[in-house]
Amino acid sequence: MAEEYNLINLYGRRNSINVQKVSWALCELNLEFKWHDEHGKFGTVNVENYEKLNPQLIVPTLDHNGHIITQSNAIVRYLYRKHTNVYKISNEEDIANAEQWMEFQTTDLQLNMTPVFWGLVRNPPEDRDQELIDKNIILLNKKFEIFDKFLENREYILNNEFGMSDIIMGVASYRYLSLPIERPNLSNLKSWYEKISTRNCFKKNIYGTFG
Ligand SMILES: N[C@@H](CCC(=O)N[C@@H](CS)C(=O)NCC(=O)O)C(=O)O
Repeated sequence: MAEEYNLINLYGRRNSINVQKVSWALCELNLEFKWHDEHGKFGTVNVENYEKLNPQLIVPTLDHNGHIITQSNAIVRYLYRKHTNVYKISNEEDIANAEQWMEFQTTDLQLNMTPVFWGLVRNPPEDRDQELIDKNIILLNKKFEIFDKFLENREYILNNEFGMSDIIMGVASYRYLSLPIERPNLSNLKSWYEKISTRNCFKKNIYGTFG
């Protein structure tokens, strides 16, 4: 049995928000894995024949005993379905609400996060489109206010226990809270974030990767 689980390969650099979801999940689930191109640079994946694993040439990719999975949220769901009982013990409605936040991150939030993060952090200042950045900061703040409201009277997103949806919204919140922008007062987000960011797997995989 042990042998079945010891062939996990993760491809992608540690400062990619999508790779972070997977490295954090693997850590929480106590799964050992081999990390390829952990310290790689954006825009390249320094792995021979990587296009065979991921024809889009994007990260992350997970190889579990030769089974290849791409798309960060699908990988995290796979790991939680295989290695926890969360899908068995939760009712469908609660799981749907947890997955709702995972979709929210990857579609709605990223839409506004990308121009702000690239505009303020990754692109050189001379390429800055301040109007585009400002417009997206407003939308990003509004979306985090919606999440903040959801967190009212909740310890975590699903079943009052830390889990996969906290990881997905956690990596997004780390990036959002690290941005040099003005934010509204988000007290529920703040107390939830204090809990998730003191976890060892956050400190090991997420903390210090902004940039
Ligand atoms: N929908 C994909 C998006 C993956 C994605 O866009 N990854 C970025 C990094 S966060 C990427 O690979 N960009 C090209 C690169 O870094 O080489 C997922 O969730 O896995």
